[in-house]
Amino acid sequence: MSNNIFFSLGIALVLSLTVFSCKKQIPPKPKDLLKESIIPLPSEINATNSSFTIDEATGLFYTSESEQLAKLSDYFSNWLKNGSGLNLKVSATKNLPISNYIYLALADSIAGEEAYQIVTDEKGIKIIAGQPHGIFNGLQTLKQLLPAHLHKGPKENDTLRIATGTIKDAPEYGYRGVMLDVSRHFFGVDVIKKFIDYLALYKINRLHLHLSDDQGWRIEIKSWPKLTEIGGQTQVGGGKGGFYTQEQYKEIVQYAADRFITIVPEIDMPGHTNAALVSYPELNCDGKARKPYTGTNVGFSTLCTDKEITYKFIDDVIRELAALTPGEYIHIGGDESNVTPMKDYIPFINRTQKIVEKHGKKVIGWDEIAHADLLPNTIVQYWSKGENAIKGIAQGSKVLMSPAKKAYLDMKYDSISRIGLHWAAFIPVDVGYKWDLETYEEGISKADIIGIEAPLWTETVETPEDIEYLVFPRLLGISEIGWTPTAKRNWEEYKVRLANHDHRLKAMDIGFYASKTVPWKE
Ligand code: TNX
Repeated sequence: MSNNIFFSLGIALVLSLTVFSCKKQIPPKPKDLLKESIIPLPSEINATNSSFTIDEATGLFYTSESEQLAKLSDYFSNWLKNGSGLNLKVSATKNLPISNYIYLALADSIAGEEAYQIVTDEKGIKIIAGQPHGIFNGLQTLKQLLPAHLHKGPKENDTLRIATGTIKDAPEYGYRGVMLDVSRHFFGVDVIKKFIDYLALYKINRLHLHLSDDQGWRIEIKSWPKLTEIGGQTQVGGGKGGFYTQEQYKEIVQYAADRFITIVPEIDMPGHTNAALVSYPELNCDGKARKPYTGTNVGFSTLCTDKEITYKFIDDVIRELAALTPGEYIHIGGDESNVTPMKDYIPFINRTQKIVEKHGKKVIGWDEIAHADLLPNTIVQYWSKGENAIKGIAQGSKVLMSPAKKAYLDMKYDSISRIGLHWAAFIPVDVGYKWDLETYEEGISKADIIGIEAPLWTETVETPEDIEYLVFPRLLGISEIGWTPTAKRNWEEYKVRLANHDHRLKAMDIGFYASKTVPWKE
């Protein structure tokens, strides 16, 4: 009897040891690069159905001649360390290491500022691009190939396996932007920085800041200090408002530039100017200061277009703003100037364009500016009227696509959305995805378009949570419309990829709207 027990125990022990050791030897399930959920969808993916594992012995290498790659290596290794606890050794090298590497290299053979390739085999990951911006884009894709929790922090017994294969990628359109209205409600530097990090992961490369409107002036102008002392102190609903000092603004510009995002500053003129008209009575035709405005009407204010002081004001503001702006564009608004007669509006826009050019920048304006005589480099931002955009094209301008019916992030998803407006449309997540830039408006073709921008007007947006609710997940669709060729986009396929970003968005603490049009996992 007891012999039997020992015998059985012995067998069990041998069996379990065998099972245990076999288990150890079973290779991990192959990974399929084609099953990964990358947004925006890359141009080309080839899978080789194996995997590479990043571990504590993996080295992060960059080609020795590039300072910028050294910076990008630190950026990525910090992100990886915060997310996984792995502290990869970063070093410069002339040659591709033998094994266990992440290798960043610049190669002239890859054309285009933003193009990149990722080549992964069992020895390591190579990210190659013609320019640092491309490497940055490749790193954003690599983040999306790693587990979502890395956006939050380390997990026990984690393995960081990357599917092998090749990704070749480049954007369809060069301008992929978001606009944030910081005038109707003000958002401080920290909120903007966090927002910039979210945008970067989805390869957005422009952040347009709507810095002035009737309800508030948000950028310090040293030659006209009352703009912020008075005009910066209000916002929609009567809250205290706020503004960026020039030092803070530079900090935002630099933070964005480090993530290959260009800030496009807007001073809206000649309408949407009540905050300036409150601060300086002389900008009004009657010389009398206006009262602060904290409601949400539009179209009631105008700078006095036939006073010289108005152009002195614009020249000073644009001069100071241009000095803070490394990007090529300054946005002059020009929308809804309902109380500026057309005979005054046209010469005003003509003259203001010249002031912007004098300070070394190119102009962007809302589509109404096409009524004026556009300078060759002026960009028309289509938000409301196709006929205006087409008028701009006829003058030789290019168009930035932001049609309110599709691209406005302040539009409610549906009638029960907790915030948002609906004057243009309800924009559910699928509707926000199912349109193309080059087919949206007859008369506007691909060659006319520089890209896409999705504006978030903030009349109903008071907190960072409100921003997240309206921007996510629709922004991911905007990003893909600008990046991925129309022929490769399909809602039925996209919605599954989007659903797989649910953990990633949550790990980043983004309070996105869980639209029922998307088959979320939970
Ligand atoms: C129209 S869009 C505006 C903004 C409002 C927005 C609200 C545009 C160029 N002008 O002033 O905030 O509607 O959706």
